[in-house]
Amino acid sequence: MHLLITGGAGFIGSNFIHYTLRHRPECRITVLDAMTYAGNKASLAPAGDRIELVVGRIEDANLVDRLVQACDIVVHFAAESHNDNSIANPLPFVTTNVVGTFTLLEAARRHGRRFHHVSTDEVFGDLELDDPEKFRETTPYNPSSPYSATKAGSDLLVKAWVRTFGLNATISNCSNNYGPYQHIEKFIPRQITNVLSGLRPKLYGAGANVRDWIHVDDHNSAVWAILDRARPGSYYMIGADGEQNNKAVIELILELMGKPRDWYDHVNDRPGHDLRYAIDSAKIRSELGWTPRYTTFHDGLAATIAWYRDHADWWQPLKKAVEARYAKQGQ
Ligand code: NAD
Ligand code: TDX
Repeated sequence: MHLLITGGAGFIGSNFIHYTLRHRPECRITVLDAMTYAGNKASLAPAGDRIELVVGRIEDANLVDRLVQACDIVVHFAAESHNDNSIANPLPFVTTNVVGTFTLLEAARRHGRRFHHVSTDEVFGDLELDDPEKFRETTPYNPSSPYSATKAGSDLLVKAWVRTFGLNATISNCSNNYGPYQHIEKFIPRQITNVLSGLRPKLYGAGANVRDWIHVDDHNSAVWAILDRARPGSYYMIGADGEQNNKAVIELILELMGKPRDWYDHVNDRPGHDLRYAIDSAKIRSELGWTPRYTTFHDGLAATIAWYRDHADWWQPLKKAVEARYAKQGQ
């Protein structure tokens, strides 16, 4: 099976490649990645020459047409992925997430290729802290940020291509991932690398906001369950019952790293900040028999801290610029 993996030099895509080389060595892998600020060749180094890396953009229709024709399945991870960046400058989010996904869908339609679209729980908006409901496959779309609005737009394009053109496509909407190779602009690696750099962690607002954390390998095993067993045109929520508020996550990072639990700063809140995400993953568990392996957030987080401690060469070159950008926003 020949996979075309878009965004394979990013956080989840690179972990998907390592997972696939470990568990599905028979697969041939081509990566299409623009190598934006979020793409990192070092994240693919362990794959060596077992993959082919094509540097290019998913909106490049000629390039995409050629690569899609040559593969059996497109697994689409590429995106502009950071909410704070989408508030500062939304245009690249529209270009990559909407126009890029459209370009891939058209190529998959022309060549009759299977398409899996990797999406987010943020397309559903947010929940109150005491809401007993969780997001499920039937929850109406109600995105809040430019990032989540463009991801919602891309999901709706996929659904239209399934219904109107009969494209053999699936979508997964996953909750917040953590693990190795995550860009240090994101919450958990930012705080870990702050502590490793002698800087205090930074909490937006009061930190009551809840995210539903899942280890990236569990996300990727769920994507494989969908590739292996899902019906065309089916959609799945992915989550591992990992709800935590941001304040509790910072306190746990500090505890695991041997610092006082109150050694952090409150900084400016994110405009339009979603309050809570929570996933009901009953459908993928019952229909596809998927279960997460990392059931203790504490242990997964400890392993992630160890990874950043051991891979300073991967993140240190980025740290100064990331923190300078946040400082300008009072964050
Ligand atoms: P990331 O920002 O770490 O990686 C994105 C990758 O896409 C980078 O390698 C980048 O170079 C590439 N890319 C960006 N624009 C491109 C373009 N126009 N053409 C080609 N390549 C381009 O993102 P991530 O956290 O790995 O997220 C991957 C996917 O998973 C995204 O679609 C995101 O919406 C989704 N997702 C992420 C999370 C999470 O917690 N990180 C949760 C649910 C869903
Ligand atoms: O320094 C910080 N301090 C802080 O309190 C940062 C960077 C974030 N936060 C808060 C904001 C959020 O409530 O932590 C929470 C997590 O923030 P992010 O890591 O930016 O993630 P989030 O906005 O929840 O979106 C993530 O999960 C869904 C990914 O970035 C998206 O790509 C994915 O779709």
